[in-house]
Amino acid sequence: MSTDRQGRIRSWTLDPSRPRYRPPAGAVDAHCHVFGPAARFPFSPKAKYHPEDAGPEMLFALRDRLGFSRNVIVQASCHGTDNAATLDAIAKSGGLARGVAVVDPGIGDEELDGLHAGGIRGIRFNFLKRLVDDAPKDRFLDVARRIARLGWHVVVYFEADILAELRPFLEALPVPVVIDHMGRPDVTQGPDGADMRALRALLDSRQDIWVKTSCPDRLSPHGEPYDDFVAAVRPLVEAYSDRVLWGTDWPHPTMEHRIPDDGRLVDVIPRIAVNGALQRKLLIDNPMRLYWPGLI
Ligand code: 0GY
Repeated sequence: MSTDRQGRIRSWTLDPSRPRYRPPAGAVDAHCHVFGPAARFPFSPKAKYHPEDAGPEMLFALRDRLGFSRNVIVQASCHGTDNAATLDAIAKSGGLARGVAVVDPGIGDEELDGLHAGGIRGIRFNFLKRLVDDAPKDRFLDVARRIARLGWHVVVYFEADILAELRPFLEALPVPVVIDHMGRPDVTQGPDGADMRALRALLDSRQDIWVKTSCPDRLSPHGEPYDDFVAAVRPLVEAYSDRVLWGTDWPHPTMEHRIPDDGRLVDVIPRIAVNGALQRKLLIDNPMRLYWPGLI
């Protein structure tokens, strides 16, 4: 594990390989983050990890290296509900990034308008106990009602073991829902395992639930070349081709013990989206509909 002099952790590789797969022009990395720089954007007092700086210049360099055109920057838990680092990165992107914020559910309407002007198009509800202290469903529902007028959606991060318990909440959300990393199924169960079946049942319950088919590095216990992930996820991409998204997850928060090679992650794309039409939906049409509606 690599740490700097302040004990801050690096969870990404400094020399990712060049992917063999070339994404189509206009491809969107729909799940990534920025960390700091902490001197300008300090971490939250409630942060559960303290990473080295991974600012917008590094993110955009990686975007170009991997062959992507746009980013959706998701506020990371280490920055709590202060979205300044995410907004700064969006502002520096020249229109090529949009974002998902984490807000105190009591946020005022004017502040929401300000986030919209800064490029935010959704808010994230994080249910992972190792990342956040609390996840108040009633307050989440309240703020979800108040973002509807902006045309935003909700991004939800949870693990498969709480999906059944979360179903009533997810069904009650009054705006579109995007699920991070497919709700972290056990991919070793295969495409017809209990976790994937529960996810499909959820997707079948509403037509406006989207899913990020991301994070082979987090989900595959066997690691590269991520065969277990590919076997479980490819049928999902084919069955829900209009509602799937993909993202690098760079700078891979909390992955310091198993830092992935971003080039190898990109090489998973043509194995889960096996032809040009599916790749175009996954990387361009779907994320553009959510984050840059009307542009294509
Ligand atoms: C991810 C996953 C993780 C972390 C966060 O906001 C975060 O800190 O999302 C994780 O540790 O599983 O999508 O970035």
